[in-house]
Amino acid sequence: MGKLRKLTLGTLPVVALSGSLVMGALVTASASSHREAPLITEDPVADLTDVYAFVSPDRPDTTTLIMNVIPFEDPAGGPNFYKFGDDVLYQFKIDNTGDSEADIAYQFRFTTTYTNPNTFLYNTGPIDSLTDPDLNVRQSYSVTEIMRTDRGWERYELAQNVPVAPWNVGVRSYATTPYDTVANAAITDIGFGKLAFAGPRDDPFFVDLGSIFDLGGLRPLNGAHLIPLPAEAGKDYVAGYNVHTISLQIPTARLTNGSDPVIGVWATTARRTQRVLNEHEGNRGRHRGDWVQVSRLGMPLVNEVVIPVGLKDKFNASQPRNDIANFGGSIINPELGALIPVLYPGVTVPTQVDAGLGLGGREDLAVIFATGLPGLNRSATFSVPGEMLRLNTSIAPNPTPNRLGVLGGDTQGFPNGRRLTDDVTDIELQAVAGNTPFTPAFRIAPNNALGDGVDGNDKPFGPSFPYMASPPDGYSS
Ligand SMILES: [Ca+2]
Ligand SMILES: [Ca+2]
Ligand SMILES: [Ca+2]
Repeated sequence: MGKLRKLTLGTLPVVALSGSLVMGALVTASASSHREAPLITEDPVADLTDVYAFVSPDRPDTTTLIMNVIPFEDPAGGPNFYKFGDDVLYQFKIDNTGDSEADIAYQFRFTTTYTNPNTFLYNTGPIDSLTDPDLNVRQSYSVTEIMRTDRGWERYELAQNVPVAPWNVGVRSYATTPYDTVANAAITDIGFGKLAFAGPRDDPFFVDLGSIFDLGGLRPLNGAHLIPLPAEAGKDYVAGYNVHTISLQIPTARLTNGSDPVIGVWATTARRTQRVLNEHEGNRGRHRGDWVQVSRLGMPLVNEVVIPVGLKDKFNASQPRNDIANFGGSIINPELGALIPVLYPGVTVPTQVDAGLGLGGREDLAVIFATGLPGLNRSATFSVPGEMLRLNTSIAPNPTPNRLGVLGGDTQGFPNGRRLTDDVTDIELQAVAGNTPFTPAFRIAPNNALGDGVDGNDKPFGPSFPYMASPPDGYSS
């Protein structure tokens, strides 16, 4: 096992528990990673909302990777419905050597074509297949695998012209063939046991945004808040919205390194350095130059509630291997940990947890977010911390997953990777409040009951790839 160097974290801001601090911190909170940082909020097609990595429940020798982009897609948002950016490079990155540097990447590039440029309609009749001439706006994509080898980086063009599932426009547009029949045809075998799917889905994330944005409210615990209200059930404010997903199912042996079953996973989006506008193409312009990372996502909620607003854009441009130097202070002295006792008087949370890292402060959170848990999801050759999802691919999926994942006594689930069912909002709130094996004295009520009252998605997940629910349609929503 590698040894974590003792790192200087610089002077940490003194946390003053004033009312203005509470306000300032909470307005930066967000859902998972929906609109989490100032600049990426203005670039939704490159805005990663959530990343998932889990052992496929129906094909346990494979691992499913999911990245979702474009927050809060309105199902009726036509006629130019949401789609991937043709000028954005989307990537999954996998570290299988424990040094927080990618060893494998899967790259996706999209291309939009129009069957008939002389109509404003997305489709000119009911859509019966991915090749239906009535489907006017089409996207397709390429998948490239790049892999670090003894001979340097090797590049494999896995697939080209893979169709993107179309938008679920409405009941008339799928009057003759069900939407799911058309969309499921976009589940594509790209060879070597790999499946790919890209297109709109019901956003699988679930959270009570309305209450959490309102001074850290948790409706079921309304009576315990500094500004009490009658307790009520949580409301899923992401329900009814779609996202665009890029999903891969890959034989796990392709992702792991030797006998070590642990992989680290994150997603990035990148844009070209230059965008040159001209009078013929207007806003579209020409894109050229190198790729620059504009969004990054591994663990849910880290860039939202751990990273302060002044560093959020930097986080999106940064690399995991530099996380402790750049953001370590925010992890081991979490603002949220200081807010919980203020907003919920009488609740105490840990402030110092020694996990052997030599950092001080909340080392338990540094382990959860940046090193993986020893014996669970820390790489056998771990050497450099970095924020990413870490998945032990050797643990069999649980047929009846607990929404609280590993913290709920599950064999799988966040923070060991992340499944669609994992209630990461509650898990992370409880982790900050100390409901983890690191701090048994804090595994008590209400610390182990903190939650927003939204325990699952509004639509059931499917039994097979890509698992996410089909998107609500524009007519019915
Ligand atoms: Ca590596
Ligand atoms: Ca949903
Ligand atoms: Ca929840």
